[in-house]
Amino acid sequence: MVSALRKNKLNYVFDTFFDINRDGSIEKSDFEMAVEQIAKIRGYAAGDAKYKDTSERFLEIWEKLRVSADTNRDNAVSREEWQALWTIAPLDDEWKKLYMNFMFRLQDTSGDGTIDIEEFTSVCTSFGVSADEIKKSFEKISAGGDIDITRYAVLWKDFFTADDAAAPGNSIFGKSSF
Ligand SMILES: [Ca+2]
Ligand SMILES: [Ca+2]
Repeated sequence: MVSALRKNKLNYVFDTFFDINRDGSIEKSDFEMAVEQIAKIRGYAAGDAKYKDTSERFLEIWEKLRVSADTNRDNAVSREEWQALWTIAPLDDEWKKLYMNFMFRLQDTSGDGTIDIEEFTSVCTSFGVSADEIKKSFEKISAGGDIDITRYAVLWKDFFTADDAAAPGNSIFGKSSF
């Protein structure tokens, strides 16, 4: 049995970071909207190399998510398919590793190997998370410093597997409590 806490965490990521158009399932158009939101906040114009690179990386995540999670092959990942992906497939599943590295790289815009509060804020804001929640979340996940990939991987595991409401990693997507 998957706990209510874990289900709530998975639903939060589904609603906030994937189903951008709020129609109840994840499709390619959600990723196209996410790219537009990121581009807007970072000032990338359509046609820029950075816009193109961001778009390609988002669409790769979608294509591989579709293969891993769209079990009824309707070109949409329903909430049930999303929950099943995270509760049945192992955490070191290829798509999950790809997605973790993608999220780290998406945030580490300076490319120095760590996520600082400005970088965390920029990505969370582009997905509509409130400033107050972002600030509280960063305090929980950062433990006073910037976040490197090793720490990010520990927090990530907490987010997707911990049944402890006090686990710091629960705040990795910008929601301070569940
Ligand atoms: Ca959608
Ligand atoms: Ca489906």
